[in-house]
Amino acid sequence: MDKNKKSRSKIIIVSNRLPVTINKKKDGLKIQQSPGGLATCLDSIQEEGKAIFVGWPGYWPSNDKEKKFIENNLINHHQCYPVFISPAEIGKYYYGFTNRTLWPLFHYFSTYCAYEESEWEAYKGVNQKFFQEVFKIASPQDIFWVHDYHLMLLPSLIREALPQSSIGFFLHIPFPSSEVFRMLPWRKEILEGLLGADLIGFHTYEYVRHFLSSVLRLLEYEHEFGAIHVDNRIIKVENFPMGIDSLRLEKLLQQPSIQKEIKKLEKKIWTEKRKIILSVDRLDYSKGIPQRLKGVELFLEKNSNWHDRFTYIMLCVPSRTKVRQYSLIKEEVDQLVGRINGRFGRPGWIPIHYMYRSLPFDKLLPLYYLSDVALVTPLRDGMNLVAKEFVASKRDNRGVLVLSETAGVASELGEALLVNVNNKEDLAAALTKALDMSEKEQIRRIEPMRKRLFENDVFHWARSFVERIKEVKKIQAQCEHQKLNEKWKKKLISDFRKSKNRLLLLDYDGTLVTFAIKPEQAKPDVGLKRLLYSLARDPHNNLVIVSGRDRRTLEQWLGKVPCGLVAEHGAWIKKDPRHEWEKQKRLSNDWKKQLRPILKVYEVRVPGSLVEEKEYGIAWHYRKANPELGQLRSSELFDYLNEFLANTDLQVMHGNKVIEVRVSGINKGNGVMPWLSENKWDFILALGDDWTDEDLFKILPKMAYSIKVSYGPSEARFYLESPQSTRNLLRELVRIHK
Ligand code: GDG
Repeated sequence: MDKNKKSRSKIIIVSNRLPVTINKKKDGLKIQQSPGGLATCLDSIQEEGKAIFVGWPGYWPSNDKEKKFIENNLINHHQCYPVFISPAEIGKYYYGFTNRTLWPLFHYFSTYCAYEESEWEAYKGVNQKFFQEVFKIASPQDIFWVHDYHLMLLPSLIREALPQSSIGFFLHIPFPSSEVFRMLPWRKEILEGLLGADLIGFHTYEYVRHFLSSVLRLLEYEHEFGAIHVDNRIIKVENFPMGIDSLRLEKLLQQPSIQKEIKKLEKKIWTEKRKIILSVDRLDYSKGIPQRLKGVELFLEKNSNWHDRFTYIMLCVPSRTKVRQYSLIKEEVDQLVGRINGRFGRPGWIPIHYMYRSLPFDKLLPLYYLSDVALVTPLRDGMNLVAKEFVASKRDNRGVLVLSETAGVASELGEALLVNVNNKEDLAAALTKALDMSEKEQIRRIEPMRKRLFENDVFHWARSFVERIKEVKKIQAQCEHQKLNEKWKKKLISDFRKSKNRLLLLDYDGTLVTFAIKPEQAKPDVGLKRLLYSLARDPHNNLVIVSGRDRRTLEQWLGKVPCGLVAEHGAWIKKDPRHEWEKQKRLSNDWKKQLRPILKVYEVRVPGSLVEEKEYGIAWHYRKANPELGQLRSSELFDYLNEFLANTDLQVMHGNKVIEVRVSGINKGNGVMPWLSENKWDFILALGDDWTDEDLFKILPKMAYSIKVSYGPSEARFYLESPQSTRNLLRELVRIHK
């Protein structure tokens, strides 16, 4: 680790590939820009000069001297720190786990997935290797931004070594539905790996939803507005649609060399009087190339008037050729192109110009600029930057984008002609519409999309992501600030010791005992009873148990303890064992008749959930239900009841896995008033774990020690982790008098 603690914080971007790649040529090693969408983005961020990069340079050095040479060159001239991955590791980690398991699964090609234990082991090993390289250059104040599916275990590895660090993770490919994701044998490890981050980003809201749902179903962590609480840390999950470097593209278009290329091509197009259709893809089965070709074939069958009046330039960049599915797709595409050109071509006209190669960007850009129609038709795509580059290059706002609705980019470029790629009729019709489209209509569609791309470019994307990591850290710090640390604990104990009139207000479930599946199972154990007796017998203490439970249960469980009891969130109070239960005035129960059937419907609809009747309240518990269904239905019920009960004096509360209705004005704050109003206290301690305890925390005087027994925003001054920590604290207070 970087020992220079005073060094300024830096952004460390970690991705499988560096923005540059090393290639061995006859005349020595060459450094070139890496291919692909992520590399394009990293390249743009790198130009801003704010980050350093850690990643694979695509090359395995033949000896130490060469390794040293590459390292020096990359570090000194490109701010890149190489991670060298051996050919054997590449075979299993890259061609294996990432490209034969994760890539197909996340793109919904589950039948292409291999689940090889040895490849998973290699994936873990390489993530560890990346961690070691990152750790060498890291300081605790750095921001780590980990990219993509190759490195999903890395956030947790960094978190373990540097618990306070700021870590962001961004996934460039889709996150599949939880039904698909759960097929992965190592699904929990992957999710846990990702949850090491403070901020997890996806291109679209749909992927966010899928991820949150997997976390809920597989790890049982609930979320609230995209925030997950894990180990006393808030993790935010949000969408950040990635942009392109639109301005750079605009400037490049004006460069003389590119203008020259444009003029040359324009001349050719004018002579041939043909419209240009363009597609640019890595040759990957997710890109829907055969489906698209079948659509083009149908278009040709149906539209003989368009024969000889267009040329379709199909650029396919070779990709992952060592994976079997990729060579199969290549064969299929070759055959389809041969068939279509054979069927419809004629002397002087070949419908499809198929290029199986990569083009330098200064040759690609003129093609974007001059094409009339772009066909971007993946079956699945995280985002798809080609669609954005095509639109951004349209300086005169002319051109038509035919876009698959299953590409992430479709959620941003809604003015495109959206198609279902599996429906060749749909595709052929869109192509006809695109070629026939009036200029006015083209401008009407392209203009707003283009404007959007200039406003939300790649820098905006990167800046918002990094800013958001910082904001999440601030939110965490606010919560951290409340922790009852050793220093505060000492102060609490010393104040306790000095005081003579103490009021101790303790919630029961979730504060003194952990939650049980059924409410009646959370009976006080012997240890707890002993602890409560010891506290209550001290003449300087006034102990009150402030619970949402019904009075009969409290009486049965704690009736003999010399303390006060508050039942049903304050509907009933009992000052001490010698007193009778007193109820709050003006309480009626007629309303329960109307609500009971509604809650019973939810009991039936959500297996495992149950309705609990209290004297002045009614509750629906869903702790034992399927977590996702429970969360979904509870939000639905909560909204429904709030609307249903508007303008009544009933109140709906969403507690810890429970929805409860009670008469408003009854709350734990009012419930403890008979004690609080005595006004003689020189020490007050209140502990509670959920929403219903907030009413109590709110009304306490400033000198009171209010403690929430879980992490998260609260009116309480402090928080403790669990009922176990509550008991430890109380035990220390008891010990003072022994
Ligand atoms: C992943 C996700 C997501 C293509 N051919 C050539 C060339 N390219 C450049 C394009 C574009 C990039 O490569 C392709 O980006 P995509 O977004 O389409 O696709 P992936 O590489 O699969 O990237 C994807 C992306 O990450 C970013 O998050 O959008 O969904 O799969 O920039 O211009 N560049 C050059 N010659 C070529 O022949 N120079």
